[in-house]
Amino acid sequence: MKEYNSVCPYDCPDACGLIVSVENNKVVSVRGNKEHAFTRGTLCPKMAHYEKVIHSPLRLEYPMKRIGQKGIGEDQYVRISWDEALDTIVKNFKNTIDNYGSESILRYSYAGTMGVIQSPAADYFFRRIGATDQDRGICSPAKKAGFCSVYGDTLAIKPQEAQHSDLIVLWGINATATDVHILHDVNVAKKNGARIWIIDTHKTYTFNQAHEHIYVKPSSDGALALGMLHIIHRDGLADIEFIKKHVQGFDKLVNEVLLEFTPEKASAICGVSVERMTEFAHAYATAKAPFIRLGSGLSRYGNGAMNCRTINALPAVVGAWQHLGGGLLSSASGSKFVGKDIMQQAHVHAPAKRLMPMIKLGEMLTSPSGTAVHSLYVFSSNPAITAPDQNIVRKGLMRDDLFTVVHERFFTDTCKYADIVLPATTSVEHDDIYNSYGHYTIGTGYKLIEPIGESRSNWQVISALAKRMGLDDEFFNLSERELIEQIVRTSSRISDADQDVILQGEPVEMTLPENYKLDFKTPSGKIELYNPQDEEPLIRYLPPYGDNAPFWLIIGNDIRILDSSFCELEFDESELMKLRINPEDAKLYNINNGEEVEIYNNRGSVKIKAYYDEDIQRGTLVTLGVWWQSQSSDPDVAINALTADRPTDQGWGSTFYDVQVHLKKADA
Ligand SMILES: Nc1nc2c(c(=O)[nH]1)N[C@H]1C(S)=C(S)[C@@H](COP(=O)(O)OP(=O)(O)OC[C@H]3O[C@@H](n4cnc5c(=O)[nH]c(N)nc54)[C@H](O)[C@@H]3O)O[C@H]1N2
Ligand SMILES: Nc1nc2c(c(=O)[nH]1)N[C@H]1C(S)=C(S)[C@@H](COP(=O)(O)OP(=O)(O)OC[C@H]3O[C@@H](n4cnc5c(=O)[nH]c(N)nc54)[C@H](O)[C@@H]3O)O[C@H]1N2
Ligand code: SF4
Ligand SMILES: [Mo]
Repeated sequence: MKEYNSVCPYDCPDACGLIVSVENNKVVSVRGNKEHAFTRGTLCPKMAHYEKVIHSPLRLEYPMKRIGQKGIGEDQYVRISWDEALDTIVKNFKNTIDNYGSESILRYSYAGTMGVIQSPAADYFFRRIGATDQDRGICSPAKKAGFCSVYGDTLAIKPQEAQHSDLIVLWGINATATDVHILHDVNVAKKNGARIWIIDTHKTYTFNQAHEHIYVKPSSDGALALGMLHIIHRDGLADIEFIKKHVQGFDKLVNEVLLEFTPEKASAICGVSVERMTEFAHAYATAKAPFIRLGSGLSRYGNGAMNCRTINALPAVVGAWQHLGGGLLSSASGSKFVGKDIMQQAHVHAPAKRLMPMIKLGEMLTSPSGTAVHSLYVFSSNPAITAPDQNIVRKGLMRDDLFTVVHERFFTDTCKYADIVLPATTSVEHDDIYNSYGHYTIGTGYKLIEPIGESRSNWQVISALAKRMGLDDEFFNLSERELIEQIVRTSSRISDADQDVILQGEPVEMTLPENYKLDFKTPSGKIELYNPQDEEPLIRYLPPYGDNAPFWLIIGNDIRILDSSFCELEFDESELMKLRINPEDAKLYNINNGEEVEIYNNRGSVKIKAYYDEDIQRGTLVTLGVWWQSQSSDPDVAINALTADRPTDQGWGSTFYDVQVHLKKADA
């Protein structure tokens, strides 16, 4: 048996360092790498048995073509050769270009793997053939937009700094499920006496990590933060010296927004009492080095970017950034160190003919000919389950005149709509390099075993397609190892010595410039509470969309799966999707504990069993996980039948939490 370093490839801020044990071309076990600067030797339960994913009997092993109907299942498919699969795709792409124009081809992909090579593997190819380009807005671009509006291109604070904080706020993040390694730093701080606060819409897995809990009404954090800013200013707790030196627009914010945005007004919107808000504001502002870990939950609303901007103002106004352990982590800038420029061939002029926001997949597939899509190439994503407004998405995928290719590791719900299904490798069957959006450590994950069956990596498939399409760019001849070498060797922020270590396969934590926390990379060089470049120059309260229905629906992340990844594993419980409801609300609707209900709005309706839970706020319903259809509570639709494709206020992000529903007994 031999052991190798690797990196967890999933869409998770932790990007854990792995030690993979291999015997006879099989992965026998996986454990955490103690040398990894952030993940320090532990993994989450999802990855504890990665070998079960790699060697799952459900893995796709060879290319297939559809011989039956769309939307049914794997029995509608037969095995074909790679040659036939690739020839069919190329023939279709050429016909589509001739008959409808190249922009009728659409790539749809996301972060099934976060690898710097495999994730954007197809970007340049599709731009080069003039296809419609697709942004990557499904996750949390509004959170990024909110941070950038205030801090521009400033480097993110290192997560490990939280250890030195005396007050940590886990704000809209369910860290136990989604960023478990930050809890290591939280626990060190706790041992040194730090107080931990958690701000969420309901009691999550993470609540018992904290001393103090605040429940907000979904979408209302902007109001809570503005109320706190009002109190901090009113009670003389703002750090005036810091503000004078480093903050733009504080007086304007006070005079034009805060004076009028009283704690009473804030309380009416966010549901937090004025007393509790004052307590939180005072604790935050009097802490020596308060640290906020900002999650993505609260950014997935029509007011998401603005919610984030207001929270980003807090560490500025109390001067948290000047102290070790103080600041706010929205998303780490690890990716700035090894960028995706090489994969995107950023220096080659090949502009996309048009850009599609990925949240609009359904509209794009169903709208009349003006924006018609005739060929769809999906990889590293499972839109039939994870995309918003599922009924429309599925209607589009069902179109007989749509040619769909799906490149996948498993026969997901999206495969059911494919004309051609291609088998994909897992991260131990191909070469890649990984950065992280939660910390600063970079590492390679080299190929450790031969591909299962005839599976191929994203890059292998795309470079083969490029050649068959007649593209002669030298780029498409490069192997994954050569790409990694180029990516690392052209990363000017990484020292030569570190480049060598990374290429040898060891994880390396990037060295941050001294005093980086106070080097604000904005046009003014200051933190911009007033940002004249922003469409909304000044921070203020914005409302969400809502749906004019009585209940907010929170679809949180389940600890057992990651988006719809890991659904291929076996689960003990037969009932994976449950709805949690406050007993008082349930009684109003005459609903018994455990009874099946229907939740619905004008986009769809989902049947699900409802369970009483005192810890759920009145007017809020909670369900966890985006499960495959076969695992869903309703035989016909999964949970995204209820969500909308409405964009966030900035960044064309998804608004998965900005959903309201009606409720009734299932048989009523
Ligand atoms: N186990 C597991 N891990 C995951 C994932 C998974 O599905 N499962 N998904 C991965 C992905 S793709 C991502 S993007 C990250 C996301 O990880 P997080 O940043 O943690 O984001 P979410 O889990 O979407 O939401 C976090 C919390 O925000 C809360 N929330 C919702 N609306 C509001 C609001 O208006 N105000 C406040 N204060 N809180 C609100 C939700 O209740 C939830 O508990 O996790 C990654 N890790
Ligand atoms: N209701 C609701 N919906 C949500 C969310 C939510 O909180 N609530 N979260 C949203 C968020 S934050 C996100 S990021 C999206 C994510 O949504 P998706 O992008 O659909 O992510 P996954 O469901 O993880 O699907 C990734 C797929 O990629 C495949 N895959 C893995 N590695 C490879 C590879 O190397 N090559 C290929 N070809 N395939 C590979 C996996 O088998 C898996 O089926 O979901 C969103 N959907
Ligand atoms: S899913 Fe996240 S926490 Fe779990 S092993 Fe992978 S990177 Fe680490
Ligand atoms: Mo995400």
